Amino acid sequence: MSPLQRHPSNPVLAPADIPYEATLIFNAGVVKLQGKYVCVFRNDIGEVGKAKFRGTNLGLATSDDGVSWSVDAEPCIGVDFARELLRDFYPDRDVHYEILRFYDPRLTVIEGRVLMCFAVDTRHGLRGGMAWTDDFQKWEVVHLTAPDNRNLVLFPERIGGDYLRLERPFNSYGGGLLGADLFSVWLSRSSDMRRWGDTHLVLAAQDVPFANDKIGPAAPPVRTKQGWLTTFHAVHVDDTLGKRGWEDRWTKTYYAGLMLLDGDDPSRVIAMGKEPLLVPETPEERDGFRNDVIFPGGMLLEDDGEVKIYYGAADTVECLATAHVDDLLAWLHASK
Ligand code: BMA
Repeated sequence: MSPLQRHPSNPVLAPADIPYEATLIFNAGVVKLQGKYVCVFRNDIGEVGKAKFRGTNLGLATSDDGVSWSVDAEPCIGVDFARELLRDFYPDRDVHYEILRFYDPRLTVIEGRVLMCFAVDTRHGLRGGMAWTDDFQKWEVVHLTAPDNRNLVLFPERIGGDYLRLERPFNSYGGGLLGADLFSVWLSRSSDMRRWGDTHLVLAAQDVPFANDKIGPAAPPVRTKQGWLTTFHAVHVDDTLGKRGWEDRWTKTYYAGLMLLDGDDPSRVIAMGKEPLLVPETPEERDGFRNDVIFPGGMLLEDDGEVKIYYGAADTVECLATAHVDDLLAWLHASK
């Protein structure tokens, strides 16, 4: 049994809490800064029950306890602002044409600053990006991946002198094994946050017994005395499923998994839970825009050993689950 306890106030952030137009509030990144929790969340705008959306923006919220949030009056990044931020990456092109959507923020505090990883849908593929901020108002985008890649998460410290990130490229070739997507978790290194490489396969889709389609990183890793503890998302497809949620057809279930990576060389997996850490069970996880989706985007280790895991539920609301770090590690070793 997973040691995670869902918070009784779930969902901790929902469209009704947002002071501007909001239809789906999910896939948030969360950090703790000077004792305050700060969260950047994704907001998709449309009509409840309809699988067509008019736009996506990112909103900002702060909290004293990590549970009740006070949401800023306006979104912090809309698509036009995102196009401005990315303009230098398309010097000779029309950024309005190229950039379609900016979403799925992941936050890491590193060297006293906040680094946000994000995803961008472009006319020429899906790209992951990285941006520095000190105030959540001004952003300096320092990197965009080659397409197709996303689900970037940055480790909160340099290791061996380098910045490290987990990422999920979309491979199109699978040595004859394709049929399922088989997308996997990879690790890359950088000395300056701008140029990334030295890429290693960390966890393959085939390594995860509860995924038959694809996996990818989820929330940024946290350091424990045994190594880097980190979640991943794992997708199981059942082609017999039809109408679930707002789309005509949705055949996927998203689980959260947990693994421990070597403290000095996080490209090495020390342990992976063979069972999911979190299975969609509650009404808000089972029923929404996309039913049965759990997607962690924020993981914090408190001084008293409590781990907070923030996750998007059914791509519709944001939830929280907690456990003591020792119980997570014990569960991981028992289920590996
Ligand atoms: C992925 C991304 C995520 C989303 C998930 C489940 O492809 O779009 O933002 O949570 O699908 O729909």
